[in-house]
Amino acid sequence: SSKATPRKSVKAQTINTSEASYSKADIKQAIVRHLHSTLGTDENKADNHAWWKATSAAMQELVLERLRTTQKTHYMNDTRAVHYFSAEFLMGRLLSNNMHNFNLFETADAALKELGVELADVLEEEPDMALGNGGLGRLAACFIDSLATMELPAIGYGIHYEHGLFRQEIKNGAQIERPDSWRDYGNPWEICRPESIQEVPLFGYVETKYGENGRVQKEWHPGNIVKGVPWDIPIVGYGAKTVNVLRLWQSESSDYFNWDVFNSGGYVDAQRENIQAETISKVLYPNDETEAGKELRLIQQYFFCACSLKDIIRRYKRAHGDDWSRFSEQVVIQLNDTHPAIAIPELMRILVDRAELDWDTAWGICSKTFAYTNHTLLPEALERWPVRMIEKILPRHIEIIYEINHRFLTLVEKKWPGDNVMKAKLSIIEESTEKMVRMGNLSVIGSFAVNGVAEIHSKLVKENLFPEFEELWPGKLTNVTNGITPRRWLKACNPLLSELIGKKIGDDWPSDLPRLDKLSEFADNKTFQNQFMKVKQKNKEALAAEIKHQTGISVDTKAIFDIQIKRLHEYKRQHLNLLHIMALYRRLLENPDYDMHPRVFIFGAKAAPGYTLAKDIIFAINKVADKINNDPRVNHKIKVVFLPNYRVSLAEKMIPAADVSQQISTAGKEASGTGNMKLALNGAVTIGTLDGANIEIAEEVGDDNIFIFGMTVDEVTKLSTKGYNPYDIYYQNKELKAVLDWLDSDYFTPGQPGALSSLKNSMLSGGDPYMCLADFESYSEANKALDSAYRDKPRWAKMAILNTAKMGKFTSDRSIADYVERIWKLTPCEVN
Ligand code: GPQ
Repeated sequence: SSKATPRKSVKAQTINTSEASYSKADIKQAIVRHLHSTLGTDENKADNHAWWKATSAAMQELVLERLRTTQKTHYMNDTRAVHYFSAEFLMGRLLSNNMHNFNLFETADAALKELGVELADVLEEEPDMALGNGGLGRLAACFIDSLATMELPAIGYGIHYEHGLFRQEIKNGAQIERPDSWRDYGNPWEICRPESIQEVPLFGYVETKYGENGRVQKEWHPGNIVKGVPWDIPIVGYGAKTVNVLRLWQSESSDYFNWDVFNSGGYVDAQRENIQAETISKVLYPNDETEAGKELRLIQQYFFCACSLKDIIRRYKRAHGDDWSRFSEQVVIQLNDTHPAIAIPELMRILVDRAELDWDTAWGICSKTFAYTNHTLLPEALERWPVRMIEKILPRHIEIIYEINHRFLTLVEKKWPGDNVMKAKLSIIEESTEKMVRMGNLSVIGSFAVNGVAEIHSKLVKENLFPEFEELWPGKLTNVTNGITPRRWLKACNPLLSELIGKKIGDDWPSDLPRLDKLSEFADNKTFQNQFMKVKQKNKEALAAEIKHQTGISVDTKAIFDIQIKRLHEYKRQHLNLLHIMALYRRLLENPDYDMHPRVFIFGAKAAPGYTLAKDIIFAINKVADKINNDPRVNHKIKVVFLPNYRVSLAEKMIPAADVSQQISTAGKEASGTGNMKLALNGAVTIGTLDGANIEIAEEVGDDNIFIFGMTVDEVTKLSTKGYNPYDIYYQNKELKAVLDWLDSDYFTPGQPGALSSLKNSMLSGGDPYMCLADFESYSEANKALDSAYRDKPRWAKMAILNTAKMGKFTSDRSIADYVERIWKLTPCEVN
């Protein structure tokens, strides 16, 4: 397996040497001061919410001190920086994270105790910052944490959504969506920067002018202008030396728009649109891995890209004036999927129309500035925008896209003379009945590097998604395997395990995760096994209490805690898990002595509001859960729990308690996965397919410490080429048939026969697109192996320990080191 790039590690011991530090007395004083003069209350009146705000404000004083120092240092050194463009940043809560990164968690805990307040209760007051859907948004959050930790100059750019991902309620088993209002009572971390407001043009028309020496000059007369107001969230690195910024744009109506429109008279009326400026940043689109094709979504994308580029250029010009020659030395922009791809023609517009550079010079700069990360191969997630939509909203950009395409196709003609099939395939424009702009093709053409997010995924990007681009530009396509921040996903969320690890191998692991491998030598040690499993037991008890509190369900903490947490998607196959649970249920009904260790199946998942089958699966899980949990014949052996409103802060409670991690996507469909890494890091054993980063996890932990099942990518391909017929398996596997037929009855939905039939149909008449039936038997066998492994206590303890020990590769610090080395070419900037 590939090894992490060597680098100097940030030592935990050196954390508190900066002047920006607090003693216990300082913290107490600062908290009380904020209680009084920021919140206008006092120690006797304050509730937990007020304590949370006062504590956050006290922390923010330190944060802002380091932020100013960092920004001054970066400015003085005129550093090259990465600009991470992402429509999503799934940050979760920040108080505990910031305390840990300042090494003040214990001190603050003690200070609050003296004030008669429990830090744990205070932390629960913080609403999650849920400005993202799932893995893609959380990856962005882990990356900016690592960038700050590694003292790399970086800025995250995104959208200041008023409403993040919806809150999920479960009513009679079904998902209900409620608005998320994370800022309703104010957010203590964000800082409004009115001095950096930007204006963004939209709609209107393009005027062609002919200057001297025949130069054609284009002028965009927008039909509407909106204001972008930046809100900065400080991002504290571990050790709190560097504090970078996440800059999120909020839309507002501009004070003086429409003058151009007004002056140009009737001509524009036809092309002018009235969008309410404020609606642009109102709400996050809740569709994960599906391209919505909605006008407002394109406007959101353009809005934050245009604001961010203006911001970058303002900063660049402050240091370099009108000399564009060094732009791509100073600025690298990472596109988190194609959501920000419109930034490519926007930069071209600025360089050609505004800075009046010639096309080739402009393209030279542009194509050295952008790099693009692909996060999926699913066709429904590959963004395509109707040409006429872009034409209407961004009339100049569609011209630029055509020009980029024209010049690119000239290159294609040189490489493959006369090959029109090739041109049609590689063209940015898809010539369907409705002409479409392929944002993936635009991104590859406009970037100097393109990466997938796990070895297998990047290989498939090269071989299946963009094979011709690989031929045209060998070396442009590369891999950077995803990672997760061990600060949030072990140190902060699992204090008991962190303490145990610290006692064994010291405290340097959070910034040097491969050190965890030192735990391997204790994997067979009885005492350590007992200590490790005792921590797991405690964490299971805490989750059991949470389950009881949230759902009323009692679970046996001696049972296997088997967890599947991720967005609800057919390709992730929560329904395969459910089929297996139903099969176990049947086995127990048919044979009360059926030999299995008690197991609690725990789910957390949100379905996109418009994804009917995903919602049907949630409903089915809940209905099966009701039945099993209340069936005294089996409920000492199986329980099924669906925890509502899965989100970052709930993940932090679930992950430390997991014995088993379910990573069961159809091979070839999950680009990487990152929950798989978080669970393994906390000592959960994976049952999974050879998909995404599971493959690399298996390489690290070894075949004895993971339960791999199911078809490989090649086998999946072979089967679909040959023609997959789920009925073959249905008629051949009696148990599976019985389980599927059960879904047609009213056994789980009394009085409502057929209420779960859509699920069965999707896997039979629907063709079972994700091949649940094909993998069922292998999955069932892997589950049996897992069950017997768990009953061998020392064996299981060893497996769990080795899972934690072998996760060093998956720190997001390693991912960032790979990006730096392969793509960004940044150097750290020490902030003193
Ligand atoms: N991913 Cl395209 C998302 O969470 N949302 C998306 O829209 C797309 C991808 C995920 C992907 O499914 C996971 O396998 C990855 O681990 C994750 O992105 C981060 O790369």
